Amino acid sequence: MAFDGEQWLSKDPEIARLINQETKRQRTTLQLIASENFTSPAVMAATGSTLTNKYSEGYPGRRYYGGNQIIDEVEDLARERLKALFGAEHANVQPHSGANANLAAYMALLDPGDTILAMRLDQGGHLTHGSPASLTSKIYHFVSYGLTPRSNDADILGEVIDLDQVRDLALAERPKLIVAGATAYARTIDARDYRSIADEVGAYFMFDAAHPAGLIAGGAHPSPVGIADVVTFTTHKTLRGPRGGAILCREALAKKVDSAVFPGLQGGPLEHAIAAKAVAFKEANTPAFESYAHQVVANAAALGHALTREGFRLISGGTDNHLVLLDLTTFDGELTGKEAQEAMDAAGITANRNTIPDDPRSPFITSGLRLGTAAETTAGMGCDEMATIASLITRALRARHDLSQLASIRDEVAALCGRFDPYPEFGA
Ligand code: DSN
Repeated sequence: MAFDGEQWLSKDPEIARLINQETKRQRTTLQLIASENFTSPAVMAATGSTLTNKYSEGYPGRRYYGGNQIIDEVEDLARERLKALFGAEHANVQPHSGANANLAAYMALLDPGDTILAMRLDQGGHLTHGSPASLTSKIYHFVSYGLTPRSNDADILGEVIDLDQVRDLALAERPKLIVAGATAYARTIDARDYRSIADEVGAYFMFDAAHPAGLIAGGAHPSPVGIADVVTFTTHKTLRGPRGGAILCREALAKKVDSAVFPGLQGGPLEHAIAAKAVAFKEANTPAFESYAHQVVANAAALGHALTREGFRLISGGTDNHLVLLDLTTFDGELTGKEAQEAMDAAGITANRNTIPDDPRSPFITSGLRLGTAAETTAGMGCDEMATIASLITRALRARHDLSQLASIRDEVAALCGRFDPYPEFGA
């Protein structure tokens, strides 16, 4: 279970041991957290390079410290690759995270106190979309929209974003910015729906593409680039790069966005992470990645179907992207998201509890479970394995009080993961 940098960590056996343990955990248990993935060894090598030593406040050609000629080439390559990948006019690859990218976008477009219309956290939005716990809500005035049941004549088909509510709130509140994007929403978000509302009220429009960024890059989700004024995202979810963030925008907003990231919000950029982002952007601009993105979506659909057959209800009635949000209450009214997460952990299946719309339980307990297919698709799993995973999850949840059954499911999980090793390069 070695990793590439192990030889250098022999001087720190405590950390080396923990990294090896974590590598083993990732290789022998199922990784179903919708915001995670397995980066390539090349991405990891760039992250662990000498670029971590360099201070480079500023931007290529305009740095505050000397010695940045090579760093400039690295960051330029990352920016050019990112623009090419998404067909964008301008790219900023310095945000340390998605939260920073969002805050920088707000800073670029707004003044403190301005109104932002965004999706509420417990409906599937993100902390930085105005949660009371987030700094964003202390700087800006947020108005929130949520989901609504969509039905045909006979059936409720599932919860979808309430675009009528978005429009009504936009007309009533006249926000300066409308934000699309979510962390726990399984349906396609079409940027054009928001653009027309933003235009109607004269608002900027930002698309937070943290979750679908890789699907967009791979052509498996419609692109908001060229429709939204600003697109923010993380590089480590479906895009399969290192942990970090990025921003795309029109040339007209480039100066404002760049100044908001630095010096507005951050100090020295993490050029080792930027080099790793460049590696990931190159990897994502390939036919192989396009196939990968489509397989992620097919796998989520297969997982959702199989779980529906097992008696779970899917929030939104299904999935168009890489994630499935389960309503546990129809499966077992007593089962909370927290208990489900813990039982699955014991069975070697890693996922996260999640609130469901209008959840009666607290965000720490929850009535839902979020699953994603990005990581195990990278490991090579397909639709057949998704059906197997649905069955393993169901059995683990039914046997949640039986430690010996959970241990035996864990053995089955390890056998499955043994056939789909994300890091065969590391050896046994
Ligand atoms: N923590 C991320 C997620 O899991 O979706 C959002 O920031």
